[in-house]
Amino acid sequence: MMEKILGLPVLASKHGADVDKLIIYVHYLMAALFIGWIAYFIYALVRFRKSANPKADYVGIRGHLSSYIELAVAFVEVVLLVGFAVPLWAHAVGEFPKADENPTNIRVIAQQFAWNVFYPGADGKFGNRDFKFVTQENPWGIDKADPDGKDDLPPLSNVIHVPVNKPVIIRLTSRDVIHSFKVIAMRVTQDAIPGVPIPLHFTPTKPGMYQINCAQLCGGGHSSMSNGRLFVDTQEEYDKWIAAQAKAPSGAASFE
Ligand SMILES: [Cu+2]
Repeated sequence: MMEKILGLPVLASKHGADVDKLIIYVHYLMAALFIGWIAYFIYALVRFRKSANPKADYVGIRGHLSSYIELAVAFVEVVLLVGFAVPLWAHAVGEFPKADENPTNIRVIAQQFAWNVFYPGADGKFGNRDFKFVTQENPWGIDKADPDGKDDLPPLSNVIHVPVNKPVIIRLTSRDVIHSFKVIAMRVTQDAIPGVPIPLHFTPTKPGMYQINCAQLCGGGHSSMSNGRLFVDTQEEYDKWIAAQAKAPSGAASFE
């Protein structure tokens, strides 16, 4: 019910349900506090009105009720933090899928104003990249001599494909300023910092096309970074797509 009231966006990832749960519980607490404060405000207006209290009382509150309420609110807040927020965070930053879960490994390099997407090809290994290889023709500094890179897919722009129900690991960085990779349907947001590859992970649960947004104001074309699309495919669709990419000539990657 609360999802409807809050108008939460489409959810298409495994851990996302816990994110929504936390959002909903925080809203329950906020609603309780809001009602409590408004009720107290009205009580105070009536109880301490001038006509009933011609003389000021300098002693103030005598009971302990307000302390108990305060303690109860603090307790609920601790439960939300320790019971929900911290485990969610630990999952996001610590519990990465293991190799035997066969995760889809992708690299994303943000730039003003697009997402550059790299796949390692059939061997599952990315070729070396180094700043010293960067030229006009080789903007990503790909080491052409590295055998691991021979079957790497040509870089894609603004398009990510992943198979459904399989964990995805994205190593994210930026080539210019700070961007932030956000896919609302996956309930993931991660800053892209130049020079620092930061991994993020999620498991998509619903096939479909989802928007990728930049969640960090990064310059004049910031809004056009929301042209990024994450396609969650069935395994067959994904296999077909990746096979087609491997055959595509460099730079001519399909946007379907
Ligand atoms: Cu950006």
